[in-house]
Amino acid sequence: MPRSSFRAAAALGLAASLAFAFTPALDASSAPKVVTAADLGLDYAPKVVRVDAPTREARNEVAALGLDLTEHASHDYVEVVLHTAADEAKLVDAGFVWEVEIADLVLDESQRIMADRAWAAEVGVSDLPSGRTEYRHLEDYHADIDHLVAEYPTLAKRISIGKSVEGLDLAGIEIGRDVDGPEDGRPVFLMFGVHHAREWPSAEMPMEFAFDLLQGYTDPTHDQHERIVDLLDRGRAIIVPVSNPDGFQVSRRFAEDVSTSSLGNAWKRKNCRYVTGVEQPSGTCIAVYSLGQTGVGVDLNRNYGGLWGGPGASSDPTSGTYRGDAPFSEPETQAIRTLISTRQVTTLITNHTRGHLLLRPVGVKPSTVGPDGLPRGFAPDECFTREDGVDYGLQALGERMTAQNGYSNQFGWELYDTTGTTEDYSYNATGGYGYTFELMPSGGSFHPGYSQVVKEYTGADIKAKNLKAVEGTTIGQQEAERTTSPYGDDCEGDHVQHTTLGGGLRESYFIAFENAVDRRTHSLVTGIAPAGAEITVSRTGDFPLWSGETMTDTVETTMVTTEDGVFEYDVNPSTRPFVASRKIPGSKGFVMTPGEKEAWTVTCSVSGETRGTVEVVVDRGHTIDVGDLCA
Ligand code: 0X9
Ligand code: ZN
Repeated sequence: MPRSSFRAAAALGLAASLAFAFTPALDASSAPKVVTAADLGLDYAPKVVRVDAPTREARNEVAALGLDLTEHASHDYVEVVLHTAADEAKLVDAGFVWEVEIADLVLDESQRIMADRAWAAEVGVSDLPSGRTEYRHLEDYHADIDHLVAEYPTLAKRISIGKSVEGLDLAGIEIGRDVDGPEDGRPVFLMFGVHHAREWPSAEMPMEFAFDLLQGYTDPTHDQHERIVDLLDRGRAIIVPVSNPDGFQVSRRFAEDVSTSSLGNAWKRKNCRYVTGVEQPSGTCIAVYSLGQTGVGVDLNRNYGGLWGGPGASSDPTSGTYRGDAPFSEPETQAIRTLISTRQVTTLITNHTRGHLLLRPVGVKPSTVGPDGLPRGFAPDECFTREDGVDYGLQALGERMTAQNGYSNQFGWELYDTTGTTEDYSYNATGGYGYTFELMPSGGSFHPGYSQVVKEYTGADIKAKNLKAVEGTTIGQQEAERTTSPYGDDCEGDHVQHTTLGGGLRESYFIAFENAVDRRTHSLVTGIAPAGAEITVSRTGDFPLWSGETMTDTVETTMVTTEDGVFEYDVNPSTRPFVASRKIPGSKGFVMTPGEKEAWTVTCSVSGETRGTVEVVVDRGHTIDVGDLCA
C-alpha cells in the first residue's frame, strides 16, 4: 500500500497539524495500569465463558436464557459474557457446563490498553490507510469524516442519517465521483459498523476503507488506483461507521478510564434506550450507567422489521438480545431504514465482531415454520446464475470475499437463530445482497489489540497462508467453507475463478463494492428523458412480522437526469426475494414455490409536473426500457 498523504505527513513529524488521524495525548491520570475486578471492589469478575452446546437446539436454549452471547459459537459450543453472579446462576440452573475463556474482563481490558499503548509507541504509524495506531473515539470518527471531506471535496460528503436516542448525530460519509451532484442513477454500496457498542473494530474497518477509496482515487501510485476510479465512477459508497453512537461512547470512554469502577462497561452491547419513545438528554446513558446495569437498552440487531419478534430475539428488556417494544422502535434503526428505502443499495455489509465469519441470509433455520405456516426456506438468491452462465449468488459472492481472509462463509442460522437483524430486513425489503461480517479472530476480546485490526484489514495475517493456495483455485474449493447449502457444493452456474486470494478484509470490501456496481447482479431501468427530469422508482409491499401481522414498506428513490437523451437507473429487482419465490427444504434439496411478480412504478416529472408513469417488472440481471416516459 502506498504512503498516503496522512501517513507521509505523520512520518515527517507533521502529526500535530493532522491530529484528527491520531490518538489524543494521554494525561497522567489516565496512565495505564493493571486493574482487576477485585481492585474495583467487585464481588464478581465479569467473564467470558465457552458453554458446551453440541446441537443447534442446545445453542438456541442458551440463547433463550437471555444471556449476553458473543456470536462466537461453533458446532459444539456457544460463548457467553457473564456480567454478574446472577448470569452465572442461570447457566447452573439450566444444567449447562462451561470453560472459562477470560476470567476477569476488567483485567483483560486493562492489559489490552497497556499493550496497545506500548505497541503504538513502538510503531508510530501503522500500515492502515490512515496510519492510525489506536481505536478511535466517537469524536475521532466525526473528525476523520470532516477532514476527509475537506481534503476530497468533490469525492466525499458528510451525511447525517438521523439521531440516536440521546440525540447524537448518526454521521456517515458518502463517496463517489462528483458526490455533490444530484443522484444520477448510480447504485450504492452501503456499510455499517458498531450496531453493538463494544464491537469497536467493526467501525475501524469501514472507516479505513473510506480512507483507502479516497486516497486511491486521487493517487496514481496507489495499488488499487484504476480499480477505485472505476468503482467511484460507476457507484457510490456510503459508510456509517458508528450506528450506535450512544452505546459506543459508553463502551469506548469507560474503557479508557481505568481509575473508575466502570471499566466493565467496555462490554456494553445495546443502545441507550431507557423508556420507549422518549428522547433522552445527551450523556444520560454514560452518567447513570454502571457495572451490573448491562440490561439497559435495545439490541439494535433485533429491532429491524424482518420477521421481528421471532426466534433468537428476546421480549425481556434486560436480555442482551432485547428486540424493543416494536419493529423499528429505535431512532437508530429507523434512520437506517430510511436510508435503505431511499437509495438503491445493491450490496450491503453490516460489520460486527467477532469470530472470522461471513454470514448471509436467512436468519432462522429454513425448516422453521414461519407466520404463514410455511417453512421460511432458503434465500432465493442463494444461487444466481447470470446470463453468461456464471453463478453469482449470495453463496458465491461470499466465497469470493472469504477467500481474502479465510473466514467461514455461512448462513446466519448455522450458529443460532436470529430475527430482526439488519440484512435479513434489507434483503427482504429490497433484494439488495446483504451480509454480516463477524470480524476479528474468535476468542479473546470484542476489541482485541489494535495491531490485529491492522493485520486483518491489510491481510498481513493471511497472506502467508494463502500464498500456498494453488493457482486457479475455484469457488467451492475453500477449506473455510462451513455452509450446508441445499444445493450441495454447486449452484447451477459455472464457478468463477478467484482473481485474488488472501488480500485481507480490504479486498473483501472491494469485491463487495464491485458486486454493487455489477449490472449482471441487479437490474437496470433505461429510458429517454430531457436533462433535469426526475425519474422516481417506487414499490410498496408488506413484509411479515413473526406474529403474523405485516408491516407496510415503501422503497422510493429518485434520480435526476443530467443530459438530454438516454438515462440509466441502476436498481434492485422489482420483485422482492421472498415474494418472487420460496426455496423450501424438500426431499431433493429444496422445492421452489414461485410467487407473484412485483413491479416498480416508474415516474418521470419535469419541473415538478408529472409527465408519465409506468409499471415495470424487471428481474435480477435484466434491463427494462421505459422509452420516452417524459413525453
Ligand atoms: O447476534 C448478533 O446480532 C450478531 N452477532 S454479535 O456477536 N456481533 O452480536 C450476528 C447476527 C447474525 N445473524 C444474522 N445476521 N442473520
Ligand atoms: Zn454485533
